[in-house]
Amino acid sequence: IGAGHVGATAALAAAQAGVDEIVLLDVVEGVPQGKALDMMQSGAVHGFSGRIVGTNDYAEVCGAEVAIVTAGLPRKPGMSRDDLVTANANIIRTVSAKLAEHAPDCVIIMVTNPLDVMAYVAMKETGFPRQRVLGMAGVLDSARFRTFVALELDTDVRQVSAMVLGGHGDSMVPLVRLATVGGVPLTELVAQDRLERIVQRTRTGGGEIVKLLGTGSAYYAPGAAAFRMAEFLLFGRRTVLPASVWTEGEYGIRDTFVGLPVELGPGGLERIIEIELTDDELAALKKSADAVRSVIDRL
Ligand code: A3D
Repeated sequence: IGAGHVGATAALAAAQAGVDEIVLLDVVEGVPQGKALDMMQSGAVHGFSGRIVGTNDYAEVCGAEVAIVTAGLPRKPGMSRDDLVTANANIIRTVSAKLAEHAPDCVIIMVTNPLDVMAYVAMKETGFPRQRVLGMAGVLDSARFRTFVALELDTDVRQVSAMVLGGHGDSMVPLVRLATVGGVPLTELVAQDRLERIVQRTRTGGGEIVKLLGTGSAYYAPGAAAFRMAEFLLFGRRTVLPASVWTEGEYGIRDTFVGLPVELGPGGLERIIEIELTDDELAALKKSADAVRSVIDRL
């Protein structure tokens, strides 16, 4: 839902991975239809054969299993994600009501910013259980962190394993202590001052791209990350990854969405995994959760 930069990138990733029914829905007439046609034609070259429909009509999403929601405004240079809250909350309320009506069994993967707050709006408006409303941020923030580590070490990014928890904002919590490269602790490979620089660049990684682009925000990695979450749900595979979920006391946090390690299965959230954190990590996670909760409260 939302056939802009992130939505279309996620749809293309889905098509390339072999998802055979994809709908691109947007309020702008012609754009989702045009992108869907173009994308389907790329299948003749790429070698995929899924059916991709572009539409302005929710009748087309009837019975959808997964809805990746990217409808809304992206940031402009100098804006924080929270500056988008009022405008995007109105859009997400409309989208959520339509999804609840036409795809009442779907799992929502929220991407619209401010991500954690919009996931809350979707859960409230649809009445879906927390198992079926997930926010995508941890996969992207972890990908950014892993990329900066790979650049620092001039190594293959696929060998870098790392997790970023917390809200999708400058207070996010990259877990440096648990990051590894080919199984070797990252802290053994990179000096402390360089690590701090990588952590800081990860925290402001979205803003770095917003500034470079001048208009709009990142979409290749966000689109790929949103589909990565959907992929496990659609193909019935189980996995562990960081996702924004509604908390009910886990890590001593409640009544907010925040990024935590979770087990995903075909029906969505199966379990929040409570790993042992150091006092500093836990304090940073709680601070990040408080930052999200204060925006939810204001809303
Ligand atoms: P953009 O390319 O502008 O696409 C947004 C699309 O939403 C446009 O095509 C709009 O026409 C459409 N839209 C607006 N209102 C509605 C509506 N009511 N129903 C359906 N479609 C609608 O933006 P984008 O794709 O670059 O970004 C989309 C959102 O994702 C923004 O809020 C970004 O801030 C957010 N985003 C989040 C991340 C995360 O990691 C969480 C990363 C990148 C972007």
